[in-house]
Amino acid sequence: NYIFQKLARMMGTNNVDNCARVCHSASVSGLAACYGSGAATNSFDQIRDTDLLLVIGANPYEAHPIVGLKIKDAIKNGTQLIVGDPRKTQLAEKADVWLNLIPGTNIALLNGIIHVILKEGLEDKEFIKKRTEGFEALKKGVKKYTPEYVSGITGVAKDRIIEAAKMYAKADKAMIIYSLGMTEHTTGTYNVMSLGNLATVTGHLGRSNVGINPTRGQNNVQGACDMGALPNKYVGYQSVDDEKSQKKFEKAWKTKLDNKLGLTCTEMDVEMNKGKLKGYYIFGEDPAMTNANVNFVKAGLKKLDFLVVQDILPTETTELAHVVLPGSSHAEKDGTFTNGERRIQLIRKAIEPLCGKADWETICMVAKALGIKNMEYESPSEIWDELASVAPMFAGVSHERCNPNGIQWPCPSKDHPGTQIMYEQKFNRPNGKAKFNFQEHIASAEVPDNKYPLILSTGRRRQHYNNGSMTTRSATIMDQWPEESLELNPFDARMLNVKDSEKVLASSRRGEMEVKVHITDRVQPGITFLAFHNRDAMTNLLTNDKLDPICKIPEYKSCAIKIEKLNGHK
Ligand SMILES: Nc1nc2c(c(=O)[nH]1)N[C@H]1C(S)=C(S)[C@@H](COP(=O)(O)OP(=O)(O)OC[C@H]3O[C@@H](n4cnc5c(=O)[nH]c(N)nc54)[C@H](O)[C@@H]3O)O[C@H]1N2
Ligand SMILES: Nc1nc2c(c(=O)[nH]1)N[C@H]1C(S)=C(S)[C@@H](COP(=O)(O)OP(=O)(O)OC[C@H]3O[C@@H](n4cnc5c(=O)[nH]c(N)nc54)[C@H](O)[C@@H]3O)O[C@H]1N2
Ligand SMILES: [Mo]
Repeated sequence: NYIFQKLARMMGTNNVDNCARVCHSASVSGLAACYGSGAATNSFDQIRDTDLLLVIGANPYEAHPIVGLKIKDAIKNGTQLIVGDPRKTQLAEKADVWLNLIPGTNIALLNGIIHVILKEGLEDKEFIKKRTEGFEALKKGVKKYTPEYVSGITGVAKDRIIEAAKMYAKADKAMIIYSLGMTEHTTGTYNVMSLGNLATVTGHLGRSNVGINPTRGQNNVQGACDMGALPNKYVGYQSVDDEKSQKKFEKAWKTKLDNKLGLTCTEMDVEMNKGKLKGYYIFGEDPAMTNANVNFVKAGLKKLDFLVVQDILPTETTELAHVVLPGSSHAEKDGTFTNGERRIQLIRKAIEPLCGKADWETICMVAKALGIKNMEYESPSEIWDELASVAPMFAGVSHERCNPNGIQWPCPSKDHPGTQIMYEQKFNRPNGKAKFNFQEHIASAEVPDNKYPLILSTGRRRQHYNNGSMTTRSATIMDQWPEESLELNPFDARMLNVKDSEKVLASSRRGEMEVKVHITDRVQPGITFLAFHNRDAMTNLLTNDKLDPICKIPEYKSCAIKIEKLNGHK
């Protein structure tokens, strides 16, 4: 990731991004606005001993099973559980309070919870006074978000809102775990800010067993951001439009650098379609399958003068490539993965790269062929040492020190033990204080109407992984989850006169697909759910590519669809 973004910058462009854009970019922007840094505040091991867990917009039993096991232990220990999710996940079934909100109504729900906390006088007055700013605006803002008003917007019964508010505020140690149900909305950044308001107003920060913790996506998506595979940041979150950083990297890399912010990958989809973006080097991503509104994405990819894709397996995107470079999998290379609790862990290859080269060697060969100097390395450890020398938060980290347990950044010097808990003394904002960022409720970009009366939400299955390139090639996994089907509530099924396993036509304003129906009360009336792992059910034909204006994440978690019977009964 470090040398891939370096390659882009040495070519003179900041148009480089990673899959966090479509995943937790709203966490980076939202948490940074609250606390000055965009990462998880605490460690996963602290889950077991917390008094209360608020899991909102996350399905850890399926998507983060190791975190899920710690949650299971906590529940056994007597930890109280609040789950905020439109879907009755396995975890929601275990909850003391299930906040069964309509997708896209997170801000209203969180404002409602804060309203109750303030009304009951359960806020942490001392913490607010000493360590925060902007409280008055929050107090004024949440005034109108009474439980009755919020219940009307979210569909959650007002008693549940009141109970959840009291439980969370009264717990001594309360920890928030959240994920894409918060971020993958046009209001993603505001959702995360609103969740930040809740943690801050109750002072559940800067200690053990508290905090606000996004469960990050891929094993190393935290690392991809940390390494500066972002259009606005160099390694270690140093801004490309900051003159001091620019000078520093110009000196380190012996080149001239552009200080103009680059395009996000979701903006690249638009620029390709306009014919303005002409060349694209895609490394381990499958946007023709995983970006929102893939009809649009594919049209853009087809307009490119040159598309090169480096992957370990054939995908929807490699099908459109002019050149496919062979990738090397996690088992075939050395390096580091950084997980959602900021822990940098060493990985070592089990076998030599089947294609003869590790991913980093291939990238360096491309750089050399382009005539770029200073991109020759002997080993991943040498690459690490270069980036640690230019990023203060990694200055004390080396491959050696990551063995065997990893180190949690920030780790500014060789004798620093790494950071388990963020913000114990002060926040990372210029004045050291946390900031309240009140936001009003804003509806999803597309809400149901007469033509498209159902909400579609999308997400994951335990058995499969993202684009399915790896998991759909495993006979054992395919045996367990052979095909995707659309979850539909029994009430809607009756209205539409469809039976379980019947194939229907599902369509949105952007595309259509034939898919089997799975009738289940895991989804509530009016809301449907699809995962996006199987190529024979291309969920992202339907999803909405409308973006959050701040972090540019698309609204995968809520769009409007209709369902029609096939067999001539359209
Ligand atoms: N098995 C498996 N594990 C994975 C992955 C995989 O593909 N398969 N992918 C990895 C990646 S890249 C990521 S980013 C993570 C994602 O991990 P998660 O974010 O935990 O997984 P999702 O299923 O996308 O969505 C989480 C939940 O959000 C809920 N939700 C939808 N809309 C809303 C809303 O408006 N509000 C609230 N509060 N909740 C809502 C959904 O019902 C769902 O239960 O998983 C990682 N782990
Ligand atoms: N509808 C809907 N769509 C979504 C989401 C959703 O919730 N709903 N979630 C979004 C999220 S959070 C994410 S992160 C994206 C993920 O979307 P992608 O990043 O596009 O999908 P992945 O399957 O994670 O990985 C992409 C490719 O990397 C390849 N690969 C794996 N390991 C290696 C390696 O070591 N080297 C190389 N060179 N290639 C490798 C795989 O074969 C795969 O083809 O999907 C997004 N799309
Ligand atoms: Mo993700």
